[in-house]
Amino acid sequence: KRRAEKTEVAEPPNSLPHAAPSLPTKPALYSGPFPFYRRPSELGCFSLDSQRQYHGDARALRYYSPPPTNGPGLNFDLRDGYPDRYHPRDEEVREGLDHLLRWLLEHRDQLEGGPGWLAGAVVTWRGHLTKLLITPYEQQEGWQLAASRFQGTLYLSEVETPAARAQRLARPPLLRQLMYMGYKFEQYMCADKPGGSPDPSGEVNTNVAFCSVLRSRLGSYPLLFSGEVDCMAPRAASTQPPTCYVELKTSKELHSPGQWRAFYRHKLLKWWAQSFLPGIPHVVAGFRNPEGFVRSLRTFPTMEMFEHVRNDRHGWSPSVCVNFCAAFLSFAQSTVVQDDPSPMPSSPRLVHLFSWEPGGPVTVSVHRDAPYAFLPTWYVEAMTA
Ligand code: 0WD
Ligand code: CA
Repeated sequence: KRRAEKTEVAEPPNSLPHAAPSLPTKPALYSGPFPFYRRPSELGCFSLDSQRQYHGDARALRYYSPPPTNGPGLNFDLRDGYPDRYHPRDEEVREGLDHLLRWLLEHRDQLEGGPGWLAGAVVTWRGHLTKLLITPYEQQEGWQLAASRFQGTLYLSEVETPAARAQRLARPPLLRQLMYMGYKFEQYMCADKPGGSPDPSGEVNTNVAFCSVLRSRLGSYPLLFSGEVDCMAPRAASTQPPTCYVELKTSKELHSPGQWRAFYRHKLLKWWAQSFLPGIPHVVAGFRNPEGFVRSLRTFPTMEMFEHVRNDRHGWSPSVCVNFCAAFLSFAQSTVVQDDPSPMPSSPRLVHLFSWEPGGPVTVSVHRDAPYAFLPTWYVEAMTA
C-alpha cells in the first residue's frame, strides 16, 4: 500500500505521457526533518504614505507603546472612529510587486551576497510565502501565484482568484468593521515617536505602511522578500531589525478549552507562518469581547507557538509547512525555465500561473498575455539598461 502511494506521487504513470506536472500538498508527504532556513536579515525598508506614495525610508515605522498595565482597566474600543475616521486603501488597485521592485531597482548595486546573488534568488512578498507555508493545512481558500523569470531571478506575484474577488466585492458590513478593528488596535498600541504615546483620536488610513525588505534562504533557494511590519519595540532586548519588530493581532476572547484548542490549530498556524518568515520574534494579541473592546493582551513568542500543538494529533507542524514551501520553490524553479525573452516594452511577457484549490494539487498553466504579466515596463527597461 505504502509503495503504491509513493509511486503515484513521485512519477506519474506512463499511461499519461503528456500529463502536466503538478505538486501534491498533503501534509504526510512533507513530514521530513526541518530544512535549512537562513536567519533572516534586513536589507532595507521603505514606507508608503497616506496617499500610498513610496518613500525609500522608515517614515511610516511606528513604535510599540503598550498601556502601562495589562490588567483590569484595559479597555480599547476598537469600533471607535468607524466608519467616519476610516480611510481604507483602494483594493481595486493591483499593485503587484511594484513597491518592492522600486526598492530593488534603487538598491540592486548595493545588494550583499556577491555578484549574481539576485540572479539566483526568488523575489516576492512575505504574504505570498505565508500562503505557501500554510497550504498543506488550508481547507478554505485557494490561491494563484504568477511567476516570471527575468535575468535569472524568479519573481512570484499573487493573482486574486475569482472566488476571492467575489468575496471581497460582497464583503459583509460586519467583516468590513472587523478589518477596521485590527487597524484600530494598532493605533492604540503604537506611537509615532520612540517613547511617545499612542493617539487614538486620529484617522485610520490603511494606505500607510512600513515595509521591511529581508534576505533569507530556504534550503538552496535564496529569498528576497518584503513584509509590512506593524511596529518596533524601542526597548527590545535587541534593537536590531528584524528582532526588534513586533506583530500585532486581534482575536475573539476565548473561554472554553475547546475554543483555545481551535485557536492554536488554526489562527496560531497563520500567525506563526507570517512572523517566522521575517524572523519577527513576538506577536502581541489583543483579545476583544463581543462588544469590540480589547480587555486583555497576550504575547506569543513566535518560536513557542508550535508547543501549543506539538502533542495535538490535529495540530500543524512547522517542518511540514517549510518542507512544502521548499518543494514548491523547487517545482517553480524547474517549471519556469525560460528567462523572459527580449525585453521589448510592448512584447507580451511569459507567465507561469500556479493554481491551487484545497483538496487538490498545485497545477500550472502558461500565459503570454495580459492580465497575468506583472513585471512593469519601467522595471524591465531600467534593469536592462
Ligand atoms: O493587493 C493585495 N491583495 C495585497 C496587498 C495582498 C497582500 C499584501 N498586500 C500589500 C500590503 O498592503 C503591504 O503593503 O503588500 C504589502 C506587503 O504585504 P505582506 O506583509 O507581504 O502581506 P501580509 O503578511 O499578508 O500582511 C501584512 C499586513 C497585514 O497585517 P495582518 O496583521 O492583518 O496580517 O499588511 C496589511 C495588514 O495590516 N495588509 C493589507 N493592507 C491593505 N490591503 C492588505 C491589503 N490587501 N493585505 C495585508
Ligand atoms: Ca498585524
